[in-house]
Amino acid sequence: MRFLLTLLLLVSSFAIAQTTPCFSFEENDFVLSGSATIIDDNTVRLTQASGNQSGFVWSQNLVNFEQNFNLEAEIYLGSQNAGADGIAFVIQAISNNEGSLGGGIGYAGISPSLAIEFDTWWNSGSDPTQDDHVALIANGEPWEMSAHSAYIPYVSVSNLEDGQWHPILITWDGTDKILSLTLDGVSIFSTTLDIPTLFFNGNPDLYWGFTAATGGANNLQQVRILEFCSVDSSCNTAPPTADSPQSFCSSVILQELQINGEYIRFYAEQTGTTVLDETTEIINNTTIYITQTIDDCESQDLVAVEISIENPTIYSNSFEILYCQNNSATVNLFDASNVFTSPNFSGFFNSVADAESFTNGINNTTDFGVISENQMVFGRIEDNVCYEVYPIVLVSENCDISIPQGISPNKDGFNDIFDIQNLYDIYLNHSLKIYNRYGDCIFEGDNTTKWDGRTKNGNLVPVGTYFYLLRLNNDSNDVYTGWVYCNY
Ligand SMILES: [Ca+2]
Ligand SMILES: [Ca+2]
Ligand SMILES: [Ca+2]
Repeated sequence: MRFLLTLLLLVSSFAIAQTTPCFSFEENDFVLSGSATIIDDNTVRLTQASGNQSGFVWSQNLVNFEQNFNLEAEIYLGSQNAGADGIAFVIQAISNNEGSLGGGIGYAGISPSLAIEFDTWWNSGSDPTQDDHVALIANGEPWEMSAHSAYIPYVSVSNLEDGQWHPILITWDGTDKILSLTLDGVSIFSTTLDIPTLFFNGNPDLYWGFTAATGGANNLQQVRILEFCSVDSSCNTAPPTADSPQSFCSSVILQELQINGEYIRFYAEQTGTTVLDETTEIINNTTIYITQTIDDCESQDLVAVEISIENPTIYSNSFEILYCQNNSATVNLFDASNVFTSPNFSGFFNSVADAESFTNGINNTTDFGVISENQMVFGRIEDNVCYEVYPIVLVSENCDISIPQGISPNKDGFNDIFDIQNLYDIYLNHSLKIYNRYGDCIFEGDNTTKWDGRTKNGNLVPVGTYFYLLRLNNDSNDVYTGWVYCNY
């Protein structure tokens, strides 16, 4: 199973970088032979504490050593000091190779190969020291004393057969060809060594694993493979494809991005260092990097996806709708502005928060009901990616009808029409009749027609007193009567 990525590779372009995927131990990813047995989720017993055993665990997949390789493991070399013979980490070209047992530590004779041996038994004439020691040995030659220091001087270590697990970290820099080892958290060596060229005739596709052996003396010897980061040589998954940039309003969850690919993995940087959970919320303009994984093979190229975050526009200037308390007619929110007839209009809300989250929309938009004091509502209009919110103030006023007592239709701009206040566009169905002193109806008006001092024939009326009859035709059937004086 794959999990956190801990290695990074240099990148060659802005949009694409490469990553080294990491794995925890899974039985199916390894080939076991000899006395090797799986003990639990990540522990392989290489030999029991008995004589003349050899055990092997090899990677199932060819690893590309042009790429980085990183291995975190623990080795257990038994509890009998002066037991035998040790464990070796080995890179080689055949997945089920078995070397000789005893002092061969299971890798003697495997050639070509490169081994890091953890040797717990002194073989007189072959080993350069009676100490437990670490040595880097090529082509399966532990019997050669000189081979122990051919590339780096062998390193004596304190007793490894102490009944303890010993953490090791092996790193391979595939670009600069640097092989490094730490044991118990201490650096043992770090050396430049072109492994494919020096030992494998330029072939970078290699297996890796652990060997161990016992002979006349013995020890329980085990390895725990905790995490390894490597590129499978047969892995050639193409990178995913995605539009870039992708724009979102306010924020986006990574899994909502439009991406063509399987098992998308998200990285924070071009270097593929930090994996981002798919539920990560992005709230600012950001570039993230993605791979896809098909059949356990993660694409090596990281594809950049620019995320553009736009924010909604919340206007502070408000529209107003005058609402008359003494009018039983109700407010039509669409009267606030023509902007709400836009095809992108999406709703009215009681608060900015509701408008932003698109919840608790107002249903009775054309019949908002009676209000007794000023009230604010909010209209929302969608734009390409985001939206705009417009405040609307419903102004509640007492707007009693006010009827002037004079009219002077002389076109001087003053009182040229009989302009009754708080009538027009409020009492839409009203009717107005004007009578002369003889009781003749000389004018009939409605919401669209005001009296301008003319009779039905179009002639201006003489100076004098006229009478009006105003029916509001509202629910309470209000009627107003009185006189108006016409002068010029
Ligand atoms: Ca030895
Ligand atoms: Ca040795
Ligand atoms: Ca020892």
